[in-house]
Amino acid sequence: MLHVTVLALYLLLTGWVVSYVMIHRRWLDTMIGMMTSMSVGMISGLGIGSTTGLMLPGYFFQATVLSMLAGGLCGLISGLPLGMLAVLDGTLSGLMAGMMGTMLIIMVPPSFAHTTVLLLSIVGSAILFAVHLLLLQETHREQAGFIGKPGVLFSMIAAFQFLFFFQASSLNSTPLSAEHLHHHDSIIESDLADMGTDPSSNELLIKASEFAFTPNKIEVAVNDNVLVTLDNEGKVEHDLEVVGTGVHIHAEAGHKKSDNIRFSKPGTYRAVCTLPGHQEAGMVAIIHVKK
Ligand SMILES: [Cu+2]
Repeated sequence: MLHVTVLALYLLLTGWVVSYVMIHRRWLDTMIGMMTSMSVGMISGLGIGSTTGLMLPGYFFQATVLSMLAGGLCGLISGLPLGMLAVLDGTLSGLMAGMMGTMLIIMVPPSFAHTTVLLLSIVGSAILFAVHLLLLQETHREQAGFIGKPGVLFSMIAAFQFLFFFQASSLNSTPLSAEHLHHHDSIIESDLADMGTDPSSNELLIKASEFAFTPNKIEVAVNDNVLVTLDNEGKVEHDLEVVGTGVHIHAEAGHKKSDNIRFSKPGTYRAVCTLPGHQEAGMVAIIHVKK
């Protein structure tokens, strides 16, 4: 929902600038044309790149290629009414920004990925707004109609962005009492057979796939030494991190990894996959520690 909205905002803004350029191309010189198509290419590339990076977790190569094509196409379209230099400038900026947008999502910490996309969309729309003001100034037009009134559209978009921004930041709050957790740092490669979730055995098997943990609701008793095994049945690597604690188990596709954990205080803990976008795609498990 969030991703679709952010993508729609970029397309709306791009379409808005492109329509203005098409209507008033007679008054625009080469420099303005290049500046416009470069801004549109870069901003739509970054926006589409970061959004698809978040939407297609685990498929970064495909997301990168897709974003480069989409960014390049946006730059090309915005340059078309303004001549060859603008087309080249727009296309190249779009290709490059599409790649950088996707890579940015790989680089930022997963819990910050949503915020990054939203911040980019706020900065991006502000820049496109400035480009629109530049175009207005250049064409010396007193515009009637929606396309010529940037203030109205921009305030609407800004309102949407802030709404989503606050919604997303409230989702990212992390519970937890890390200081009550004793973590034994003994990550072992294990080829243990499936052991199920029999509580008396103090062994817990969590399966990872694209993009879920099974089970995703787990109960353990306080002060029990639990051997947690992450069985990655997926096609890409996954991990399991108990948020706010040092527990982090990483398993390559088709592999199992185990680690011991002991919770010394009852409460609710959240376990997530920290690979970019995986948590957002559903890789979250809740651990209830009972007395
Ligand atoms: Cu994962």
